[in-house]
Amino acid sequence: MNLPEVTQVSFDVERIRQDFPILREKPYGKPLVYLDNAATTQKPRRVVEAISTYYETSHANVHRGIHYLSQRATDAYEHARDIVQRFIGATHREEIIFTRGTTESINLVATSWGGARLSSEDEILVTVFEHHSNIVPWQLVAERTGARIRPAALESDGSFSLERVLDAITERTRIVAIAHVSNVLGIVVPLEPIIEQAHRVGAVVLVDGAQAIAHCPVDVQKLDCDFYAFSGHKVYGPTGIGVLYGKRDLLERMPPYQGGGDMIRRVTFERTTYNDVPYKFEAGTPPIAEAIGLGCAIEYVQQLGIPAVEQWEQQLLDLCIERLECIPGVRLLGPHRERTAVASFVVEGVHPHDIATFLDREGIAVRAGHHCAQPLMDFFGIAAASRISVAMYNTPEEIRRATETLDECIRLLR
Ligand code: C6P
Repeated sequence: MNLPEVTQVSFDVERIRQDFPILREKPYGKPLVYLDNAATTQKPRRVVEAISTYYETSHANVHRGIHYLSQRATDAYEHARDIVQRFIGATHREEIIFTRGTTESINLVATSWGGARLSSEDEILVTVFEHHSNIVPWQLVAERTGARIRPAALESDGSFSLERVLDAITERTRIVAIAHVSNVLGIVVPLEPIIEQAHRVGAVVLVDGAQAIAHCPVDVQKLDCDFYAFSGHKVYGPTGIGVLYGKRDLLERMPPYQGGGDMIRRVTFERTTYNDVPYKFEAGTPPIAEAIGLGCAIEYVQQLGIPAVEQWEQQLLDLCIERLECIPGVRLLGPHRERTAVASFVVEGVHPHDIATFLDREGIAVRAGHHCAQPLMDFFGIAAASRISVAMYNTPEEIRRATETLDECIRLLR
């Protein structure tokens, strides 16, 4: 079988790869090919160093002490907020709330905004391709408030239908909670018309940016979304840190999500008053080192430039899809073109876990399973799929190795 060949494209990927020590690992004695980047990305050395330097030179609790180290830690933590603000184009630094990740960011909005605003008359609009993190928090608040969750469908071939989403936005819609990029299909959702339509009926929009943040430019002012959530670990930063962007006036009107230190102004047994945003939503000691690591990761990405990264990854993905299309038995999920960073597929007669295990023995990391998107698996009538997901440090040669090994695996197992 003739698989399309690797073509040379210009991006100094070899230099970038030098920044990621883990890429030199050799699982089972084979060179690592890490193609599970949608699950989590690897970390450049400077992020790891920023975290250890912080612990070695500046660690103390933030916002609490007047001593030297506390001031230093606070400055570094707040500087990370400024970096995030600039990265996503937020108007005010107070609009950036540090959370544990996308999941916590969405839970915060569902609990705080949803708990206060939703009633049995209201609808929460999602899509069938949402990650469980953008479904279950809404189910929890729907149970408490009586609101109804309405999932917008895809076209029968798995391609995105703007019309179906726009049609599903009605006078009853209070919130549209939608992924910017699907973690299974790689669909890039055209957010602007959806946000415009939602605002027309008085609804707000939460964008789950978990799979977009490392791959396409994000400008929350231009989008005019009300909330934008993402995780640090998917954009070359540490685990345990995420971001919730929210428009300031909305955040100011929302009740706190969790109670504890730092989120209060004055506590008495009779009545407690709360701190200003963003601190109202950052109860307890925050993930200080992680925020610093995230700031460093974002600066790293900014130096390379998201448009250059996007272009490189697009070439890798196009090559990957072209080669998958040539392997007998492979069925790609969703559209073959106009997608970003991920390619999910099924192979008739071969279980995705067997594929992932076969590839793993060759040092190639891909993900197999339901990808935390069981309603989407139901839509396709499957239980699981295999997924290749790329990042800026991947190479055409790695795509070649992965697809050739897949071809061999299918020929052996089918
Ligand atoms: N998707 C994947 O392999 P957390 O776990 O909070 O960092 O991110 C959750 C999340 C939310 N939305 C989308 C679209 C996502 O893709 C994810 C994480 C990983 O696809 C792990 S299941």
